[in-house]
Amino acid sequence: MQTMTASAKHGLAAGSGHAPQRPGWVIDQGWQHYTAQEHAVWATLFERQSRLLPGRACDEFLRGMGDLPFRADRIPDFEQMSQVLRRRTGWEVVAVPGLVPDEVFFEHLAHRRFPAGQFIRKPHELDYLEEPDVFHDVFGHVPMLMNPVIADYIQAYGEGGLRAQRLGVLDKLARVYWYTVEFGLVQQSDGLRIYGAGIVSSYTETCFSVEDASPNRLWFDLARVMRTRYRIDDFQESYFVLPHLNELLGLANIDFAPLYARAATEAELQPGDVLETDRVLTRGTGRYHAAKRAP
Ligand code: HBI
Ligand code: FE
Repeated sequence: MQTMTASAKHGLAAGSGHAPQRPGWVIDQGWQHYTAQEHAVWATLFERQSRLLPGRACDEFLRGMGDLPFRADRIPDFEQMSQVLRRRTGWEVVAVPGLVPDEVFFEHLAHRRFPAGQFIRKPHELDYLEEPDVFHDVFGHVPMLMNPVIADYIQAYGEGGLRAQRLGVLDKLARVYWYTVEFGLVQQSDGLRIYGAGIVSSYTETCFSVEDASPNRLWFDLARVMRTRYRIDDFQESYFVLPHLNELLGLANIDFAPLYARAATEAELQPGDVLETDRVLTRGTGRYHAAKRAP
């Protein structure tokens, strides 16, 4: 599941025995070792998204981005990001080699540490990669962590994740994270906007999620989302829309146990399903995924 190439190149392979390993799979970012080509990949991605996001990403994302020490031409230094973030919401960014085991991930979040991939994608992977890299993690997630509601919500997810693991219902909670933190949309007074990190860090999904006729856009419903499978290797077939980011405040305090029990009695839903009981904003044509399924 984890790719060590980038970190190995930086002489930081976690678990290799000769790297200075801190707990929780944390490694040194080794900022000075990024090559000019790696900074250039960042610059390409950063410039593309900066052009695309005004009018598509929510105000909170754009404000968070503007308040952080991002530069178009270089990969951010995690410590510099953390200095601003700590003052705002008490979060910090730590470097990890890539995907880390669930319990390690939750433990970091529960302590307001965001584990960010240290490596950056290769020039031929600009639009899709399997593991979260520095662009997805820092560009995609950190601006929202500047927002106090999201800051508390993601910490609560870390704590809830540890509980859900013990209860054997992690798949249900992971769907909530997926359809909010990663692929969430929010209704803003001037239109539908993105707050999910998986979308704002993707050039193609940024437009697909808010403009394409293909996907469903459904009002967010916690119990419903828990039952809904998701796609990890392509655009989502359905996006769930919050009326306001403050909705997540309630979720941070809710007792999920009764919801897990209820979800266990109900059938799982496929990513593209639309139910009679769904509150539908836009019913998708399904065209994009149908075309892919056709022989
Ligand atoms: N590790 N670095 C990293 N980033 C993630 O987003 C991540 C992870 N490990 C597990 C995980 N996500 C998810 O599968 C959990 O949210 C369930
Ligand atoms: Fe992510």
